[in-house]
Amino acid sequence: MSTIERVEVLVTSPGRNFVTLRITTSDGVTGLGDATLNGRELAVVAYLKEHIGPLLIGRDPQAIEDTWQYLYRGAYWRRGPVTMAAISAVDVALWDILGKVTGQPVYQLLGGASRTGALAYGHASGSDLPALFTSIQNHLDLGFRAIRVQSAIPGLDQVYGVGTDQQPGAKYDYEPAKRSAAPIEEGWDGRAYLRHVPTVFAAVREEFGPDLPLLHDAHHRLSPNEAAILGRSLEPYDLFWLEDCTPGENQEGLRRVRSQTTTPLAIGEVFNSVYDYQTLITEQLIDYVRSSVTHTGGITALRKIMDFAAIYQIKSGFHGPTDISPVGQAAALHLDLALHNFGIQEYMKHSDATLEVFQTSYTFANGLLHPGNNPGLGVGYDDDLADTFAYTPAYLPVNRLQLDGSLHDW
Ligand code: KDG
Ligand code: MG
Repeated sequence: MSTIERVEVLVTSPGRNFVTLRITTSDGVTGLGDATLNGRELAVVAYLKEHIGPLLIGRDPQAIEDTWQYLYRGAYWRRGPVTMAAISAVDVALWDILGKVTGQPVYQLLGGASRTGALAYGHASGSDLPALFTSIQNHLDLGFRAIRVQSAIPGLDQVYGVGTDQQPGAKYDYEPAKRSAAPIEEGWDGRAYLRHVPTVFAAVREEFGPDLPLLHDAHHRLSPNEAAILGRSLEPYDLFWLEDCTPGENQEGLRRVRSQTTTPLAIGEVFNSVYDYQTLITEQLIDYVRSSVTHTGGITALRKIMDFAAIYQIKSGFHGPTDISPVGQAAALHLDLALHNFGIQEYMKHSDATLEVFQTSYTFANGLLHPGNNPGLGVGYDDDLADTFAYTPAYLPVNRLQLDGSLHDW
């Protein structure tokens, strides 16, 4: 029987930091898993190196479910982003190995394709309406058929989720984690935001018409009541979804939002377990599951969350910004293709340097992503090139300084 012979934790920084797990079997087959936890990367590195790697040696690489349960239950300390990012990386690497051993792309092992491609949404943003329109038009020109819209807020210097203004034809490039020794503290004003956002969507609908699916991310900054106000005020603009309108760890808070608005709700990019969704799914308080394969326990666990969600007609909308590495993105795409209750997939193209380190087989055409048909995940890793990009700490900012000088408590 083939066994797990080698476990390596690879850190690289081609424009941003990534942590990758590589598992090699006694037959010389390798599998990759994404272990990147934005801003807390080295905690997962230590967890994998010190606590998981040694446990994997000698195990059956095809016993994916059993290994998942062994690592989850065996830790005693269940859940949490560091533990679950580490388990996710192992799980995805083992699916990659299984695909290579059987000569199948992972989506075939998950039951085969339910669609020809995964509808993707891109990120558009602007410091004012003309800049936002340029960014939206650039995405349409690239073939996107659904677009997330974020805008600067008058009176606030910097707003999380809003990139530098794009020139016509230029790539959208936004990285919220800043290279620094500590997180930057940014300003926030809920009332200014609630006043401004509906005017932005009114203008975008006026310019681009009623058909284009539009999304918006509130980035967990509102109280349940503020979120209810926003959901209602956006109803005339027919959003595809409103994301992270309020911090999802207060699952009961979503009852207030849901009872007040019909705007579809998406939540879960910071979740790491099915238990984070228990109330949200059983009470049908959301429409889309936003988790990533990378942070929720891998393909094995996210598949189960989606089967649970399917009972309640809740669909997927997996997290896919650039801090999900090409390995994590490929894993999501295999699941997207196979899931019946797929909704949409976030897609922000990685930098050229990242795509030279990670060679991918996935494609984007006519607004749809496809994982490709290579055995396994279809992602390679160039060690020599990766080693030329040294890790530098980078942190996500914290939105907590209010315009009136007090601290935002959300
Ligand atoms: O690491 C944090 C980012 O992934 C997150 O801020 C991006 O909100 C985000 C999104 O929806 O992609
Ligand atoms: Mg988000």
